[in-house]
Amino acid sequence: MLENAIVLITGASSGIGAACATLFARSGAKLILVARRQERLQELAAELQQAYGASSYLLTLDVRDRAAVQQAFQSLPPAWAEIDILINNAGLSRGLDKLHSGAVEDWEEMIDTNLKGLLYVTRAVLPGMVERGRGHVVNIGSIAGRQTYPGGAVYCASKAAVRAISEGLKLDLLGTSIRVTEIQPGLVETEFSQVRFRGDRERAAAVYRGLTPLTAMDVAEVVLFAVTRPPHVNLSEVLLLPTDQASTTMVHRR
Ligand code: NDP
Ligand code: 8X3
Repeated sequence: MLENAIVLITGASSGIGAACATLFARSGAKLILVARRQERLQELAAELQQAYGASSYLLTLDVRDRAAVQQAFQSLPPAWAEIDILINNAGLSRGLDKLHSGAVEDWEEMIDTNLKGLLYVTRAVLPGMVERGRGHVVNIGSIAGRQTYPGGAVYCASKAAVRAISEGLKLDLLGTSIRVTEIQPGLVETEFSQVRFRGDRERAAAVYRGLTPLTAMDVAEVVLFAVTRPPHVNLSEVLLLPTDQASTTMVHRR
């Protein structure tokens, strides 16, 4: 079903994006891998080529840079231009401060990446899908888009925005055959908390201590499932939690 499909994954250099790249490569897809860390992308592409014979096209790109995003998509080689599946996954959190003491720079980074970056990439990719009358957009939201937690107001707001945009896209695309899926994971152990706490590994590890979090691969499997349903089926929204998590603040630690 995915043989030679062109799948674009943002945030492919780590975590959920890298796991998606692996699963889609294994399924025969061709990959456009997007992230800022070029070396990581090169290593991943080489691994996937060796393991599955997968071809990848690398875009070293900051999704916050609107002009660079436009330029990158306008100059895709023709063989890579007809994107079948867009996985909007690039994202991050910064800090866990109360709103009245939070750093405005952190807020801007989250909003510029999680919200505006997703919009820029979607705006660049979607017209081709509409023109061709086929495509699937998968947005990685979060449980944080449904429930706010202390210190997380701006991150949660950015993910609530992803939820609203996913909903809006479905409305705007009604009547085309393009599907929109939003996956909302709970705790997934990736580099996410290391990025949030700016490299403080101890604090990052404590987020997952005593519970069994999701793995990046758990999320990638749901993404793959969603895009391999028959064309008349749209798995619109999935809240995917570790068994040890009941809400953003209620987790069971042993
Ligand atoms: P990671 O930190 O492991 O991966 C984040 C990815 O996003 C990296 O590949 C990073 O690449 C990329 N990225 C960040 N900023 C930019 C940018 N400006 N331009 C391009 N790429 C960027 O975290 P996860 O895999 O966990 O996160 C993936 C998504 O999942 C995020 O949207 C996150 O909000 C969401 N999520 C995560 C959960 C979790 O508990 N981990 C739970 C729910 C949702 P690079 O730095 O090379 O640019
Ligand atoms: C990431 C999950 O709860 O750490 O979106 O914010 S959480």
